[in-house]
Amino acid sequence: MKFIDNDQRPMGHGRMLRKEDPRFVRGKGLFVDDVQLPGMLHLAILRAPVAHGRLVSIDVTVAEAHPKVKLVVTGAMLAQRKLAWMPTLSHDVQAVLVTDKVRFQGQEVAFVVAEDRYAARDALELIDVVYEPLPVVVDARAALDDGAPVIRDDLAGRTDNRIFDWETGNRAATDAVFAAADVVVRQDMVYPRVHPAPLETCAAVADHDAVDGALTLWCTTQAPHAHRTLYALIAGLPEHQIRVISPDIGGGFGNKVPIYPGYVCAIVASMLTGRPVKWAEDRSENLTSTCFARDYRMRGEIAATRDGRIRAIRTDVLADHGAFNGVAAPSRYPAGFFGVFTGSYDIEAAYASMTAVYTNKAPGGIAYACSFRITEAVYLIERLVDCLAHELDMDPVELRLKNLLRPDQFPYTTTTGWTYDSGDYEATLREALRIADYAGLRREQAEKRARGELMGIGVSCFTEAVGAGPRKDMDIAGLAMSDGAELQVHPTGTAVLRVSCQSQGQGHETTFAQIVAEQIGIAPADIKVVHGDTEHTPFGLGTYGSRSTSVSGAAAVVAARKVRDKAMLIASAMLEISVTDLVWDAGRIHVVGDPNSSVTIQDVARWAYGSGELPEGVDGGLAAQVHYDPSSLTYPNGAYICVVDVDPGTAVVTVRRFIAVDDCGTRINPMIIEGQVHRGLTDGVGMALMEMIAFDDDGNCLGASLMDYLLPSALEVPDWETGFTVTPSPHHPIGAKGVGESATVGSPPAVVNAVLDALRPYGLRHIDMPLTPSRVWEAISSTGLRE
Ligand code: MCN
Ligand code: CUN
Repeated sequence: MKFIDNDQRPMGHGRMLRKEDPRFVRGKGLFVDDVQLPGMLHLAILRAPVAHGRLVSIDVTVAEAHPKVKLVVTGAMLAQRKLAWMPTLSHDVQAVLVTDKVRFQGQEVAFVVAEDRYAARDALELIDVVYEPLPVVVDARAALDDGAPVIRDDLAGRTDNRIFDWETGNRAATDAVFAAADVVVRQDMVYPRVHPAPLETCAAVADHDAVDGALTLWCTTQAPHAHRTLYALIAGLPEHQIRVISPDIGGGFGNKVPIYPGYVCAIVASMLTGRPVKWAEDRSENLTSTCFARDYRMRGEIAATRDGRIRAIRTDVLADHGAFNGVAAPSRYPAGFFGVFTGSYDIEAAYASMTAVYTNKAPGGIAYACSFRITEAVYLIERLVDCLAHELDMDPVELRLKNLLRPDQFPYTTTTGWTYDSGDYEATLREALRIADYAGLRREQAEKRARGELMGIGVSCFTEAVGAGPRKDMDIAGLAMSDGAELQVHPTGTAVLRVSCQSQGQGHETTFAQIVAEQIGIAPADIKVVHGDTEHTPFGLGTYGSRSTSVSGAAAVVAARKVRDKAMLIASAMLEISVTDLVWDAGRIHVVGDPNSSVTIQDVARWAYGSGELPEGVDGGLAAQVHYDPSSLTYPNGAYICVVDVDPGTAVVTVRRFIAVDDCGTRINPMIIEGQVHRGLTDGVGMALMEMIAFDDDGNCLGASLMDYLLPSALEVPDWETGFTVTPSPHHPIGAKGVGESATVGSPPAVVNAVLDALRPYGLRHIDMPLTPSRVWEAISSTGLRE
């Protein structure tokens, strides 16, 4: 067990224990379900048992007669108020409650509001609903069949289940390179449907004041400001009357980006009853009805020269978006940032085409540390590179080294139009090879193979794209993706930073205090970070796509620098000397060449609010506010090496070692970065080996509990070995890039590549995730090489 050295108490960036943890480890956090208001009622949702079925009748009279029930609401009642449907984040609509037909199992059909949670749940049983079952579409390919049942017949003119066709890259140029290539490898692969599965499920407490018309909503949201605007649009409430509070959040992982029907139901219930109403879903509701992730079927092709120079990549994707297109991606990016599928390599031509379809499954998509579909893009290219290595009988590391982008190529614009800001990919990979002792591992593997043991070494190199986005390119639901920060220094020299991002466990209260501390020399302990309350924070689009450090963090830096500039001016009055004769030195301002003639930032703060004279044109107080529009995304990268053992008798995969080297530019708090990476690596092992939301042919969700939807625990993962390189982002004010999703993005292909490497003696090139013992066993058996 290693202990964290916290004695340094950094004045800025550095290893520092999290300020929020004393609250969490003592059980003093405040989560939405902890909110108790006088007279609060409880809401429970009736969910559809069928995946596709017309609503024939619904009888709520018995439920309404329950002594503790205050209100029962159906889709028809919402329709009267024009609230039965709500917009999604991607130009679609989603039913708040079913009015016409059920489109996925677990869909919201009606809700009950009662005096307590138990009564509300009990009364659900008293609602009598008759459904007329309809043929179910579970398979994305079947969704495109002629004569497939049309799931979204609510949309005018709809005759099929196609949501969109999308393409990127140059098709003709790519086809030409393929036609002339020495070697072409094709591999079909599925990135299965998985779920973010945060510890805390989704919840809301709505409190509508009928007298003054104000609505306060405590809610599990990663984007309180964007949600406030959308509620104003959905419910027709004036935006200044809405306050969204996102208190402590027990994990988001993308699950808490969308607006769910439950939130809207809670608001409606509070308006109708005149009392506060709480809705908190249970685990099964979370797993079956909230935003899933992935669900991509990809056909990948890679073209190369015989000596292993990658020339082109081509892919065709079938994307399953479920019953409503609830994807949270910037408007102009229906496939998120999948366009970065050329990965970390210098590739001359690339082309991707994609068709997205509706199926009778839960809506949403892209959530779960997805970086807007970069998870899928990285998996595609990193698996293809290994398939190519297999075909060329080349070492996968050697093949990657031959093709990685070189430092002198940055800024590098991919053939699909993404401009990577900076990186030294070879240095990152070499650092991983060093930590792993790659040559030693290959020797060990050879010895083991000779003894019939199955050991595998898997590599993946990835490029992330985070920090959405420049406002000219990116918006969600018409809201540009920029973020605010307000920094207020108090007369006694402490400070409050208000930000529009929203921590769900990432430690913003610590790292954002460190960001400001580094700039203005006030200790992080003396800087309070306020977030997650629209009444007390500036407008901004919130936390997802690992954008907080890149966007809100930049806003905080710029605000702090404004404060510093003003402090310099005030110091010039205090020291009676021109500002050009002053130097800033970590919280102290002194006269050039005379360090003893100085004032501290605390002295300046007191002066700024006091009666001392201020320079001409400078007003009192010490504060600044900023709205930051990033000029571009930041592009973190990493190189991962996974070592597995596969039991030849049971096909059980054990991840024995995992080496992760990440480059997220300037590192603010290395301890928090490591925590983020550990978490993401665990995600990756989970997705590669055990996680999948499966459905039967009737559309029944087979992963509705954590008994069936497996999550990795400490038992399934090794002691992570992490390393880093640092190539600062040239356009971020402190050179920081995001890191929150890097490990989730980069690790699944490393694990899968390792397993396939172990299975090399069987000649296998690919198995689809999750690589459960039964899947691996079947694959081995299918080769006929097992006795
Ligand atoms: N950091 C740092 N130095 C850097 C980059 C980041 O010290 N160069 C720190 C940041 O200051 C922050 C943390 O690392 O404290 C993550 O920063 P960033 O990469 O900016 O990501 P966000 O804060 O925007 O977090 C979002 C990201 C996403 S999209 C998912 S999904 C995810 C993730 O974070 N969900 C999480 N990590 C999570 N971690 C926890 N505990 N819970 C979740 O729900
Ligand atoms: Cu896509 S999961 Mo994170 O961006 O909230």
